[in-house]
Amino acid sequence: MPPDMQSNRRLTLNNIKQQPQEHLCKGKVVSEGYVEGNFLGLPEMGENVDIAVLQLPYELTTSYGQGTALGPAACVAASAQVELFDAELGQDLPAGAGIFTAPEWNGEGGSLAEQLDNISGYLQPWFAGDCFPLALGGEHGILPPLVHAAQNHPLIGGELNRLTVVQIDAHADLRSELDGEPYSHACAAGRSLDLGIGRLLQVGIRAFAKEEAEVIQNDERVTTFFARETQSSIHGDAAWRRWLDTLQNLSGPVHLTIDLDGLDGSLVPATGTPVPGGLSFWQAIETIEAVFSAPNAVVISADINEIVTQEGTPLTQFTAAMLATKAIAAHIKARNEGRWTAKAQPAGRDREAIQTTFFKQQLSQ
Ligand SMILES: [Mn+2]
Repeated sequence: MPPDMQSNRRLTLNNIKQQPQEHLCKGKVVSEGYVEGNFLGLPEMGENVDIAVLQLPYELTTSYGQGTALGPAACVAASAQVELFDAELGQDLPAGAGIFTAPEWNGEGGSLAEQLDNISGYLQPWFAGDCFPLALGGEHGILPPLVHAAQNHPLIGGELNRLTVVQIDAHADLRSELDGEPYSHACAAGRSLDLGIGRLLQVGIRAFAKEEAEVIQNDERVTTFFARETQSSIHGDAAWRRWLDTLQNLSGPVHLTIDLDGLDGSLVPATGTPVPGGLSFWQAIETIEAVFSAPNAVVISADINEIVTQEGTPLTQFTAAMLATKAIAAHIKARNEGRWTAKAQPAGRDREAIQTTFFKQQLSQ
């Protein structure tokens, strides 16, 4: 971003690196010591982990754009620019919570199946129920391992049919396979249904195949709000209200998955497959707020995926950082208002990945 566009309240990463600390007088992060590599630049808060930011630099099947593997780190860097004050929470982040940016997933695995197993194994310790895991991707292929990891959450207890997945996306991601690959990013929601989730709610959908339209029509677990309806200049407001009402009426454990391309392409021009006609920024915010404030639902985890580093302007990764920050603030609000409570003893920061061969077995069948 050009220097004249920089807010004088917040400093760019470059400025922060170049200027001596005493010149960095404004802004909570900077005044307490900006820490590079930590989400929002927040300083370490002891062993306390209330929210775990988990970076999944996974890219194996992205069809159009490239660079999802660099997205999570770019999002963390861009988060330095996000204001810490959340008006709905009424506080500056971290608002007393321990926000821990975990060491990123190591990307190991010689095959797609091994990578999916390694992602699930990396995630599982963070689904113990003592903290809120927020994953940053990486392509949308991270969703099946996220759902697989979620089955160990105390509120799921191995019964994935208890879980509702709320999906913001341009694409339905309900294909049986893409280019012969059933675990393609274009199949992420379909494989989550195969894993046994109880319900899938989709919004922003505007690019899908006939095969996917049939799943939407026939699988009673799937409820889809098409962008054509919610973005209509004639009856969009009513459709949008129905979407928010649907979210407010949710019950039980929920995972929120935000494919950045669900937003209008103008907001996320660098994402893998930007599509026109998508959600506005405020619709994404309203969706996050509606899910986390649903009185009978517990949002156990969330992910923001298909983040790609944009050159020239940080718009794409900054949009992702804004949404991730909103999810964190909405989780803290849910915690403060009794909609989220820890289901396990605090397990600290050092968590060893679990070994699993689940996806290897699935793919060899
Ligand atoms: Mn997707």
